[in-house]
Amino acid sequence: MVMQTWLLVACAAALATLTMAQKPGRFLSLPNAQKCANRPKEFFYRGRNYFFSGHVPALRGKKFDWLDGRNLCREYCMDLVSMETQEENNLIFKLIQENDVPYIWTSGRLCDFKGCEGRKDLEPKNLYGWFWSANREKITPTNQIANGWGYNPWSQTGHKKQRQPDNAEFDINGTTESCLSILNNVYNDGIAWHDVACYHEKPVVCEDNDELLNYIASTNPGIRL
Ligand SMILES: [Ca+2]
Repeated sequence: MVMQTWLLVACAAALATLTMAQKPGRFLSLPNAQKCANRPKEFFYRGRNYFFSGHVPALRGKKFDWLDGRNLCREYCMDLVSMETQEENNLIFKLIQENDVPYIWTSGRLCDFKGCEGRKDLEPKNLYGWFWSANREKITPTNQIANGWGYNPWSQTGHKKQRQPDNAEFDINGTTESCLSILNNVYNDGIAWHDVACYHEKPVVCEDNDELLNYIASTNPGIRL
């Protein structure tokens, strides 16, 4: 039942982003079998491949808004990275540190669109309303240290000199900070999670998506993924 609700929520996410960005006709992309079979595989962790867009020659120097970033990954049977464990988060922080990457998009998203209203379990939104859109898993309340973690990955500071998420851009131009970015020391705060408005353009880290890989495998007999 919970899973079904999140599926609906995920479908609505693309539409919500569409409305907010006021760009008509923007939906989640379907995977492309050829691209899935030949997707970039920069490193492998716990059964999944990952890549940083800045390390793919055709994508080097390019930036994407959050939905375009998801769609770039999804055509490869991947999605924006989701860090459900501290070990995986450390791996992504290390990639950012070692390559001096200023920022990336993750699949983290605030449930603030159609389908999220009336969900008492998501209130207050700034604490309980975040989830990984790639697999619809909830993110630990933003003011808590998750099970198995030794630290809280959200930054302790930002534009308003307050802990994240702070929805700071809303006070500037009315745009909600609904997407989860990792920023590299932008606020003299090291590498940490920040809520950022989804229209900002950033490079991405893509991670294999089981759902999309299974779909392409089942509809393309014999394909090597
Ligand atoms: Ca913020």
